[in-house]
Amino acid sequence: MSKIIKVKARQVFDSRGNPTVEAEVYTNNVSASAICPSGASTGTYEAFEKRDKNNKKYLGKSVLKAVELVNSKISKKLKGQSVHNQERIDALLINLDGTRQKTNLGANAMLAVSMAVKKLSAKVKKLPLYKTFFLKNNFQLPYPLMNIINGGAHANNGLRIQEFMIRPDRAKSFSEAMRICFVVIKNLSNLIKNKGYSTSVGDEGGFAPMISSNNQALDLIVSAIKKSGFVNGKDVSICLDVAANELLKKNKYSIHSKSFVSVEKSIKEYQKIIKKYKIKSIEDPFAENDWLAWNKLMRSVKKVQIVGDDLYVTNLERLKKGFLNISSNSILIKLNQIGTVSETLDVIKFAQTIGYKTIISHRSGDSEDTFIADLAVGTNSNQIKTGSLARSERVAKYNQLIRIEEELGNKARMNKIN
Ligand code: 2PG
Ligand code: MG
Repeated sequence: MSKIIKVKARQVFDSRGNPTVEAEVYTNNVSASAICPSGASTGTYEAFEKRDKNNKKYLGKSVLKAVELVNSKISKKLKGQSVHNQERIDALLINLDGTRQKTNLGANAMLAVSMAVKKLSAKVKKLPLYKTFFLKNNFQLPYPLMNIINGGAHANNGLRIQEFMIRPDRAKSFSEAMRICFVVIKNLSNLIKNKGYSTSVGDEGGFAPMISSNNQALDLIVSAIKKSGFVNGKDVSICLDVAANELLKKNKYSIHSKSFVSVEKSIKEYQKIIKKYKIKSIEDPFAENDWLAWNKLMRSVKKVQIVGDDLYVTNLERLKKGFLNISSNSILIKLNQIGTVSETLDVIKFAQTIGYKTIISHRSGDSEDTFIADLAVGTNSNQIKTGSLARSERVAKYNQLIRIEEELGNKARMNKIN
């Protein structure tokens, strides 16, 4: 009944229109499927995404080899395994691949299968997915980190910082959190329109107006929060993902303007904007190998959530290194950075043990798959970052959290930010 009889994959498309892997896992009478997401501002140490570089028909972007590997090698290996033994299945995948960065099978092939197995196990047990991770009761909803202005590699407006986000810190329920974000976004839309800019959106659904200074974007957000009747830094906080890997040249950074300056000068500028705009969270403030800069920032700012994304790439070894170096106090979690569900859970558990906040995240190329919404609740993660209230692949995750909140009824609680 709970033995895998077949694994099948197909090439489908993600939110940017790029090919990606969907895997479907079957027992005798049930099946479940999952779709792998894909990043644009990727870290060097992420697990490998297999694409058919030489297939001109898809401009080198197809994933047909990864699909074929699922249908042949992976399917053969997993046949007969219990769908409930996630760790064993992930270990089999890891061994079958046999490389450090999952270059043989491709993390996209492996993760699609790993997530589909997890979903199938929940289905067979007739449990909602969020109840099948390590948290067994007292489920709490994560605070949304809603990306409302897109820049960097996710837009073509020239904004240095990649993501300007809001977090409704005082929301007492997830639905209330959504309402607050909704109101701020509608007011921001009007402000952008009134200034004569376009309200078209970037890859993650945030607006991508043709402005090029961080402060201009921050001023707009502060006005939108105020116009909505909320207090910036109290009801709603501004959070950033700098994605600084993209802004580094010869040990200097161009975070705050187009010119490249030292780490010390960049930190001074960070201190200024933190104070002026009451910024509460900064992701990837420096590049993935610049451990010293991260530590300097940690020692220079107080009460700011410093989040490692490209720095850690959801990798236990890198997280341990970062912990010893005092690099951050929080970690962004992306399943496809590491490639299996079990390894992702190990990283979340370790991060929580050392007192780091865990933030579950989408990728800029994503799909209708809502796995991460359940993952956030089932792992007691404080926050979820899954784009704006635009583009169905982003909204789908928020809608799933609304459903989970409804199902939990009067037992539903918000997680804690501080
Ligand atoms: C990030 C992510 C998601 P990408 O940098 O945090 O917002 O972007 O998927 O392009 O790496
Ligand atoms: Mg990031």
